[in-house]
Amino acid sequence: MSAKKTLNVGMVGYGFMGRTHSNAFGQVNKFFDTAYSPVLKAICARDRAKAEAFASQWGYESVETDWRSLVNRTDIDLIDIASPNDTHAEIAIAAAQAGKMVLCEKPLGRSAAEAERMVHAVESARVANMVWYNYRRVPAVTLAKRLIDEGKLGRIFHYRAKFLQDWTISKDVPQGGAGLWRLDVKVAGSGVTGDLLAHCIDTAMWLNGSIHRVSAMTETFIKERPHNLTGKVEAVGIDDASAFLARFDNGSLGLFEATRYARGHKALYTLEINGENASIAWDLHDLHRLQYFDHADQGDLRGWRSIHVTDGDHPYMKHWWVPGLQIGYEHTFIHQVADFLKGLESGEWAAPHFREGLATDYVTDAVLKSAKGGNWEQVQGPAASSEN
Ligand code: SOE
Repeated sequence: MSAKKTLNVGMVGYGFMGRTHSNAFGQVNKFFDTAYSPVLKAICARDRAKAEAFASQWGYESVETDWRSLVNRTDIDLIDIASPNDTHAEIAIAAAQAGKMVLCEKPLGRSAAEAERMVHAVESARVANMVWYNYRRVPAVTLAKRLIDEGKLGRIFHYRAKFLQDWTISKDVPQGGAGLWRLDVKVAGSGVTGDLLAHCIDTAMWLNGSIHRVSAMTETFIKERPHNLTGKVEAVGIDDASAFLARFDNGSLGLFEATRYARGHKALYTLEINGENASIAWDLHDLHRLQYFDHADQGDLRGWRSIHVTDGDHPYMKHWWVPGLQIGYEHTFIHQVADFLKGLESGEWAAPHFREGLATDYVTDAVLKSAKGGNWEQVQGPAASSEN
């Protein structure tokens, strides 16, 4: 391949997601052959000393402490937003207006209204854009998509997903500040609905099409927590648990649940899809396996197959080790960068674009509205279609 084009990355945020994204940019060309060479040009965070330590650990060339300076730098091609949810819209909009490509952590906005402004900005500026819904690129999940698109499941009746954690059960866990902003509603926008169900919804709509109606319930089990930034005990505004019923445009029924109060579960994201001819199940704790039941199998041999998604003809796997050897969580981000770079080359930008991030925000908004009012809610936005 001819010389690669340089792609100068300006990263905002150095938390958990700043690390997953930085790792992905650094690894991508070791395993995938793309036309672009990402350069970790600048890391931006308010605390200079911490940003400098991060820069030296991950190989960033420079440090900024104000995202506005980063966005205005002429040597930056792409802004990657890995900072808390309340920063996404302002940074993304300014970056798009400055003509930069924009990648953004999920959820896109704290609400659909915020996400609509972000979509408008990237689409008016015609800049490449993508949301980090990384679970689409677990090879087993991508294989599920392939099987569904090939029609292997036939008509789909049921979609079931849950994302269970247990890290906020103690009433002593504070809200706010580094690492704990997910508990502060002003920063996060919502609790598990935007943080965990958003993943389930994104994957669900990718695999099974749009959702147009929901009926939800949420609960905040711990009503007050100390706030790290104010030092006071403050009311908790996030949902600790959220569950909803959904109707998909294809006529199938959905059942979704997320919580941070499922003792014993750390990040148990599972999904199951039941079709007329076959069913599929997947589990993040066993992420390299896809469970598959095919009713067309000979009757006395029929049963759930456990497909070890590690062979060269499985999605993404030919880029890794040898058949049978597994990959993990961090690879989903590397796959996403690889697809993004290939999209730049082909001119067909890789999904999920901001518009798909917005579609998920329309669903999470409807979930929160339904939980508050106790009614079935129509999902707003362009995806809203049928009435059943
Ligand atoms: C929350 O604990 C969290 O880190 C989410 O914010 C991520 O999006 C999810 O992938 C894992 O859990």
